[in-house]
Amino acid sequence: MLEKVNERITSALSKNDEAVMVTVGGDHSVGVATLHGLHSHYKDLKVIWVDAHADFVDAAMSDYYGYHGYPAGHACGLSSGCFPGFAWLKNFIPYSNIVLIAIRDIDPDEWINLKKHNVKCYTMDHVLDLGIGEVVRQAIHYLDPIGDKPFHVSFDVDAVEPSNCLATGTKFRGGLRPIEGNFIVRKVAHERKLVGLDVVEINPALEQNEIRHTFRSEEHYGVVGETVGLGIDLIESVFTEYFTL
Ligand SMILES: [Mn+2]
Repeated sequence: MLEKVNERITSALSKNDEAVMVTVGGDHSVGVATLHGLHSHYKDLKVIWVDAHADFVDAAMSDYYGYHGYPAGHACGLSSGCFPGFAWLKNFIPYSNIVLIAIRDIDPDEWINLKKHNVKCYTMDHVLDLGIGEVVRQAIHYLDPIGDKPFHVSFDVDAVEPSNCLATGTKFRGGLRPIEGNFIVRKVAHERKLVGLDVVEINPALEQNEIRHTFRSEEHYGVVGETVGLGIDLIESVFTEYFTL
């Protein structure tokens, strides 16, 4: 399935490279394919990975059960050769081309990997300390000080505070407010060429108990559960104005 996603992205980009590649999920594992597909087309792709988790486990060091612990690191070459069926995964993202934002639920081994490879991370403590505006400004500037590189945002909705995002699998307290999540996407789309967005880990089956009224635009009011609404808002953010005077 991941190989197919990679192929679909490659083929779509060969037809229209002005498109913004939006991927909706589902398991964040898809991120390894979207990052690879985009990176194969955009040689110097920059990635902002928004997530409660780092997804940076090294399979060579861990017997962690689910692939969803691995995709960000795997896209950068960590765990390379450890999983069957990934012969297509060849173009690794340099560790210096990815920034993690909103992480707060991290395994000790992941910290070691992130430090070893000098991966730029903004935890939720950074967000609280600096404010989301400063974090995103720094992240963009770190990745692309000149301002001519393509960006991809891989957004795991568990980055958001669980009370605003019930329909996801691995919740962890102390996350972003929904408007801060939207801000990240809007700011990147405003400041740089945004070529891809993943909105993942939405599981409507977990949504039965969600409050069905949201504070979203009138046309969507009451139509969807809050977490699906959050995902729609994130996608809309790509095309929404960044308001400054
Ligand atoms: Mn994730």
